[in-house]
Amino acid sequence: MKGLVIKSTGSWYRIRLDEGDKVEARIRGKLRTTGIRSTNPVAVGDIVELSQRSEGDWSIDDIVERKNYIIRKATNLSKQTHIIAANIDLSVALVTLKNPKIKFGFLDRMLVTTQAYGIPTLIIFNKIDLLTNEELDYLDQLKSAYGNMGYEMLQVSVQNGTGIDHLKSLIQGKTCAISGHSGVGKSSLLNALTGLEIARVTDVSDFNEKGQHTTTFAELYEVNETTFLIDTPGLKSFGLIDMEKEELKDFFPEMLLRSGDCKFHNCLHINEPGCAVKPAYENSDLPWFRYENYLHFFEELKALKGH
Ligand SMILES: Nc1nc2c(ncn2[C@@H]2O[C@H](COP(=O)(O)OP(=O)(O)O)[C@@H](O)[C@H]2O)c(=O)[nH]1
Ligand SMILES: [Mg+2]
Ligand SMILES: [Zn+2]
Repeated sequence: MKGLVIKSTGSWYRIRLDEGDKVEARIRGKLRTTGIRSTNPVAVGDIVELSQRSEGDWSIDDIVERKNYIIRKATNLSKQTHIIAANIDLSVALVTLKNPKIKFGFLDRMLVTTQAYGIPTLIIFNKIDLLTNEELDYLDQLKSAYGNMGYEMLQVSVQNGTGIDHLKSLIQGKTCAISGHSGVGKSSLLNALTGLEIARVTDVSDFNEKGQHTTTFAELYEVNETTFLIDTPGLKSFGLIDMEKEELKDFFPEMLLRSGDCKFHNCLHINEPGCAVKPAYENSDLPWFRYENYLHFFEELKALKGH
């Protein structure tokens, strides 16, 4: 029998069977290795093959090949990875212009990562009820900037319901991974979309009492029979681990689009002569903060890989 992994604690898993029943299962034998050095063999979003050993006693026997998965380093130093979630159709980046103020570093990191995984991304601006006309104008500029890069965007207010029906139509039939900084309204949005009261319960901190980084697990919620939301905590240390610094430029769609006009085919758009990309940022055709984030991530990858 097949089932969808909706929760993982590391030792047991909650599984949604095809008819919607939930069971708990354990891994007993050795699972076919996936070739990833991860701390968790099975992740939320995985489709698994199950067998029932006795009443209420289920075993995970196999993992159906993943369409994709997102990972992060298990700890800051280790080479091991932690699979955050698998089989994602849409990545949703939840941000707010204010309360809290948008962090472009976080947004662009997410966008680069999902671009690298080939997962479509929807950027949702929440709390638009709080915005003045001036701020709404600024939002329009931002939307057109990211829109020109090819990203899909939506503005909503979870509080007064603006845009929520539209959002429901965009996610229908999909498994969506939702991430956002604390305070942007992720729990409120999960509640609004699932009709459940899951707020706060899932607000697990990324750090334990000693301030050590702990592994927090994603959790999957059901909107309807075919639509699922995965709450992905701890995405600050998300991504950028699986790529070479020379590849990074390809995950900035606006760079990729213009790179054919650079003098050198392997131009990194940093200080090469005849670069067609850097000038587009310098003369404000493209937002400068995107370029700053590119340089920032580039340095980060350089440090990470040690060359
Ligand atoms: N004004 C306004 N407040 C919101 C909206 N959505 C959520 N909030 C509030 O923002 C705060 C943080 O929300 P929460 O869902 O806990 O955010 P999380 O940390 O991302 O899970 C709460 O006080 C919510 O009531 C919105 O659309 N407009
Ligand atoms: Mg929350
Ligand atoms: Zn260039």
